[in-house]
Amino acid sequence: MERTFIAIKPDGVQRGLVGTIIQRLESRGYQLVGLKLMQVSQELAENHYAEHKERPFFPGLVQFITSGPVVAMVWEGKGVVAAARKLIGKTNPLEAEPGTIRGDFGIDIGRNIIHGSDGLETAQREIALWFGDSELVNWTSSAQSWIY
Ligand code: 3AN
Repeated sequence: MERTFIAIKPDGVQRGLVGTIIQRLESRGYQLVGLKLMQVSQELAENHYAEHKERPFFPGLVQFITSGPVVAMVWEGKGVVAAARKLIGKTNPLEAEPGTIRGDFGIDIGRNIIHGSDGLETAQREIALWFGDSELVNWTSSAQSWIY
């Protein structure tokens, strides 16, 4: 079954949006298989955002993601990578549609609440970067027989 990596950034945690975000993914029909609250190290932040290394906003991005606790999650289900990106909305919250997480809760690109893997390969890389195998739980919910 497809999996994606989702992180609630320090702004989302500090604004009390953890429950709301989890609820949106859960009620859509997706299943949590990994979940932890963590203080992100400089090394993990730089590795996670490696593709943006040359961008002018890179130092600020790393500074921000390491500035407070982050909720790291792995979600599972049919088409979850693309569907989670839709639920999250555009990178710039000002352009994100109402009804999306960024469109409902944000206005600033540097404080866009949540991260979601942008493709299947990225998801695999990010899950391996943020989680050890023993931190992921393989389980089947009886609700799946209603969802699928
Ligand atoms: P997304 O998180 O929607 O996949 P990316 O991968 O293009 O967006 O960017 C990663 C993160 O970098 C964004 N979540 C955002 O916090 C930050 N970012 C992207 N573009 C800018 C920008 N122009 N100014 C400041 N921060 C940015």
